[in-house]
Amino acid sequence: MAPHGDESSDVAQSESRRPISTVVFIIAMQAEALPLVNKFGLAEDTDSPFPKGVPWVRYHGSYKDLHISVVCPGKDGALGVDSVGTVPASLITYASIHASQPDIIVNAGTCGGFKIKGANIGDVFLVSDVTFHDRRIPIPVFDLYGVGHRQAFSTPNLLKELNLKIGRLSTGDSLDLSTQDESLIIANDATLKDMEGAAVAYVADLLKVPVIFLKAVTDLVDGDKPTAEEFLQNLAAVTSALEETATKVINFINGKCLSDI
Ligand code: FMC
Repeated sequence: MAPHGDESSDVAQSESRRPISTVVFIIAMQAEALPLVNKFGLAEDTDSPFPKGVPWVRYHGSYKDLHISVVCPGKDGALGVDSVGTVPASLITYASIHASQPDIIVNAGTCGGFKIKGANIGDVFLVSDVTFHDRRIPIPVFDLYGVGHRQAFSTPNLLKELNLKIGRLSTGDSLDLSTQDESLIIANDATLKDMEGAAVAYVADLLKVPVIFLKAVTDLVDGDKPTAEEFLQNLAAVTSALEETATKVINFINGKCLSDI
């Protein structure tokens, strides 16, 4: 007997066969976001879709056939620095999905890279999958929950066309590297280290929105320079490499369906 059609998978299939129309970029630092905002000619919302008083910033507009939003967590209310890390990233991902109903999310930003795994300063990676390295819960099954392994949305054509490097990303809430974090990153076999990716993946997975990650290497985690110094020294140049790749990604996505990327 022929199998009955599964309505929800029919919907998913027809969704993936219409052209992508709305893309949301989640970007932790304003310095990383502004080149993209300028490139796509986006404008900051005058009437923010977010709760009154939060520092979250959304820029949006149309570029080619796409509605594009770039969303940043904004400046910490007390300290005035970018609200980096997993908590603000989760919140803006959740709020942006509600505000924009995107077809796809792109988490773009800088990261540390492991040269032993083939990363160099200025490389822009597409991420294959993500884990956390600072959620240690040594109880069976909770340990796996802590690691929070999730796949990025698979984009084989994009990967091939743009000739990007690909690797696993590990996320934690620190820029520096404790020995415990280091051993978990090694155990997780990650090539890249950041402070937001796996949190964005968690929310995207909860709400069933495809997510991809573009991560540009500002510092070598296993190099000999102090991370903070190397990060600040390379931030501007690497941010412009990120903008170039993100533009290529958008040009590639434009006019295509999810199933074609
Ligand atoms: N470790 C963790 N995060 C980062 C990193 C590293 N070696 N280099 N660059 C980053 C990213 C994080 O995701 C933050 O958004 C920001 O840059 C550093 O505060």
